[in-house]
Amino acid sequence: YWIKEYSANYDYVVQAIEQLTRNREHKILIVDDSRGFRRLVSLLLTRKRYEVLEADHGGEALNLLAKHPDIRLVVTDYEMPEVNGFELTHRIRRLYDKSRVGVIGLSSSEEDGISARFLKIGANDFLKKPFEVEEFYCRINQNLEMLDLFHQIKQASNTDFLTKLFNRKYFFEVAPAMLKRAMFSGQKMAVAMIDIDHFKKINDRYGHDGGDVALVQTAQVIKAKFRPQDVVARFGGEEFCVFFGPIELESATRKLQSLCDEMRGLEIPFGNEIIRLTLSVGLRLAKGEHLDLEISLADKLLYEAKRGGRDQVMV
Ligand code: GH3
Ligand code: MG
Ligand code: MG
Ligand code: MG
Ligand code: MG
Repeated sequence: YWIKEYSANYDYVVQAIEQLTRNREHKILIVDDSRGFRRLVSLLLTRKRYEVLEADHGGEALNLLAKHPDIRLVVTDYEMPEVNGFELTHRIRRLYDKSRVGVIGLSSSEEDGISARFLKIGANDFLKKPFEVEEFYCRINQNLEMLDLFHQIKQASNTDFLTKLFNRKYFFEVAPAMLKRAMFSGQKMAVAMIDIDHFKKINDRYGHDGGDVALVQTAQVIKAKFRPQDVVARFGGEEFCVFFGPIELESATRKLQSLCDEMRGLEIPFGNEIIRLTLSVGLRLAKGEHLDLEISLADKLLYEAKRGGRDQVMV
């Protein structure tokens, strides 16, 4: 009734697709008011080692989405009491974009335009009931692949290729709003500009490859020093910026001083040689909501740290 062609070549197809389908950690949420249909789809998906959650109405689906941030895909029926598939898709899209949670609409309704309406409202795909099992698997697989691709592209566009820290573009996507929110709610935020001392000499002495190794190591040490709520980015060549989530100036100063101490003592192996380096830092407790200004003031302090002999934090 729900599925066409439960035929003899079914197992062959399952095997073929099984080879193509990687085992995924991502969860799939099935939303349908028919328990029988949910069980069937659930069974089809668990056969593929997908992890499946079930909801019998829209409200429960939204609760489950909030509780399980690892749900990547929602497969939703159209006709359901109270919140129907359109309304659910609409509500999902108000909370999560297409690259974060995929939605596939399903319907057996003979009404015109269901598929187009699902897609317009924000579904990633649509499938008419009854469907062929192979097609169902292909759509699930293709949509998950697409979500993975979205994710990879986003990640790559936010990441500095050499050091794997966030890049400047990402920094300016997230930090200005963080600063505005913090200023509004009276929280203390800080900005630190970090620059490697005499990096040109490191390049001159060890070559560009040696310089790169030093940069990667430095980035790792910097990253490890800060908390998840701090945004650590590579701004350019050998220059890094840390935007601190809520923090006291004393605590930020101590952290950065300990970073300088650690880098001063660090031996970075490069071939048969050991690279050593020091950092200079300008740290500024943010006073206003204009990030550019706060950064340029942190930069001034960095310049003073350089002028005052390098290897130090200037507050
Ligand atoms: P200061 O102590 O005043 O900061 O001196 P410095 O030599 O560190 O500063 P400067 O800004 O003059 O030089 C930075 C150098 O970093 C110049 C550039 O060739 C090098 N650089 C920039 N990006 C990279 C990179 O990705 N890899 C390597 N190896 N070097 C880079
Ligand atoms: Mg229904
Ligand atoms: Mg229906
Ligand atoms: Mg430098
Ligand atoms: Mg520099």
